[in-house]
Formats: sequence, structure tokens, C-alpha cells
Amino acid sequence: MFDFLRFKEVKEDDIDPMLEELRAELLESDVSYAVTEKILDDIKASIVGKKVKRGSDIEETVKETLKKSIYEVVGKGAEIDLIEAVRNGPKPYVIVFFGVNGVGKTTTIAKVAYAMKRAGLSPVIAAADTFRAAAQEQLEYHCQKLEVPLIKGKYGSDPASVAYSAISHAKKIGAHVVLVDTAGRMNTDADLMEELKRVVRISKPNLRILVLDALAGNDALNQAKAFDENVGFDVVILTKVDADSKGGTILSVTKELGKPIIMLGVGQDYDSLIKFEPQWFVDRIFS
Ligand SMILES: Nc1nc2c(ncn2[C@@H]2O[C@H](COP(=O)(O)OP(=O)(O)OP(=O)(O)O)[C@@H](O)[C@H]2O)c(=O)[nH]1
Ligand SMILES: [Mg+2]
Repeated sequence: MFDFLRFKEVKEDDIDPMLEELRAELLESDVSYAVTEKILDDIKASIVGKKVKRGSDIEETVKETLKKSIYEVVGKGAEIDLIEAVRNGPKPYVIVFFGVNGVGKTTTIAKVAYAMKRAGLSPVIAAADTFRAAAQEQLEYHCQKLEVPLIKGKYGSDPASVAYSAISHAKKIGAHVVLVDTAGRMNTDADLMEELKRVVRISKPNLRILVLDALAGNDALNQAKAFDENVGFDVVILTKVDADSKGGTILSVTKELGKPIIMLGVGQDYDSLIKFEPQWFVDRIFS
């Protein structure tokens, strides 16, 4: 009884100015326009009409709701651990890495190989980027340093057969995991997408990782959509998060495609690959 004395209902007008501010903040963090609108709609739906104690801080309520809803969106990948997946998966566990040119695929593979070795797992790397001569040399350099077997193909040879040879080699030597590096390709290049499909069809990966670059901003979402439609992928590793970027891509990709971000590249060293923590992201967006 007399609830209205103690509670008041949140009206759209109460929160509109705050949502405006949030809209600007999300867009500035490179969250796509469509995703920003969806998130704001979710918040409106969960707050407008809600009864809050008179005298309580609506702004604080909105902020908490927003944080919670963002946490829920990006929290999906948090439980996926690459090392555990390999440890509990078939032997060898096959992972194919792909993405647009220069996003950091090869560097990320070296980092993953390093992490696997540290965890007591033995990797084999497949240099299925037979497109650029320098690509093989780049992997040779890493593999020598990390003492990881590398399977290469001739320049211009069939990348799918390089991946296949690497898997056969891994079986022969009892390696735990095969990391397949592929050539960078624009999401608009139909021929190269076909080639990638073939690599995937033949290597039958246990995990398909799309590598995205945090600096690509909104284009990263377009890339993710195109790779998803053409090839399909399971998870994302986002690189170059150490550069000046709030990583809004994380929110766009998880909200629009429902694909988890599992790891972040935060530098050029082998140990600059960290597990993605949803709370870290929420704090970063609101910092
Ligand atoms: N700062 C920073 N630089 C990175 C990160 N990951 C990769 N890079 C750099 O990005 C550049 C491109 O990396 P690569 O690993 O060669 O990229 P790629 O996707 O294999 O490139 P292509 O094979 O040509 O398509 C290199 O200079 C890397 O050192 C990261 O997490 N942080
Ligand atoms: Mg490369």
C-alpha cells in the first residue's frame, strides 16, 4: 500500500540523456552503429517501467544495467580455454587460423605454439601460406626459436595439401596440436575464400579461429560476417589490443554473430597473448 510514496516508475525521459551519453561512448569505442542501438534498446526495455526507490540514483541503476548487459554479451567466450581444448581433444587437435592480410595470424600462431609448449603440449605448424615467399621464412624464424616442427610447401603450391602433410606428420610423431597458418585474404576475394574453404574441408579442423585486428574498427565486423558466411568460424582472437583502441569490435562481433572472443594479442612478444576476461572489457569501456 502507498507504494507510490516509496517507489517511482522510471520514465523514458529520465534515462534519455544518459542513453545519449552512452551512445556516444559506445560509438567512440568502435562498437558498430547497429549493435549500439540494439544494446540501448535492451537497456531501455529492462529499465523503463521499472520501479525504483524514491531518492535512489537512476543514473547508477542505468549504469549497472548496462554493465551487466555488456558483460552477458561478451562473457560467452570466457569459458573456452585453448590449452584445455587441446588437452581434452583428439590427438592431434587441428586449429586453422585465417583472416584479412596483416591482422597478425602468423604472429598469433607463434604465440599459441609458445603457450602450448609451456603447457607441455607439442605443436606442429603448417605453413599453408604458400602465397608469399616471406611468409614461410617468417614461420621458419619462429619455429627455429621455439623449436617447433614446421611443414612447408613449395611457393605457390596447394595450401590444403600442406595442411594435410602437417597433420600426417603430427600423427606420425604423436604431436598434440597442428596450427595451420593461412595466407591473408580480403573478405571480398571470392577465389581466395574458395581456397580457404578447401583448406578447411581437407584439414577438418577441430577449431576455426578468425583473427581480427582491433585497429580495423568497424570493418572488423564486416570481415567477421564475410568469413562466417563463406567459411564459418568458431572463435575470434583479437590482436593489437595494446594499440590505442577500446576494442569495441569485441562487443560488435559477440552481439551480432554470437561468436566468442577467446584471446587478445597485446604486443609482439611470444607471451603477449592473454585470455580474454569479460570484466576487463567492461571496465575498459567505462574507463
Ligand atoms: N602491437 C601488436 N602488434 C602485433 C600484434 N600481433 C601482430 N602484430 C604485428 O602485426 C604485424 C603483422 O603480423 P603478421 O603476424 O605477419 O600478420 P599476418 O596476419 O600473418 O599477415 P599476412 O600473412 O601478411 O596476412 C607484425 O608487425 C606483427 O608484429 C599484437 O597483438 N600487437
Ligand atoms: Mg602471415
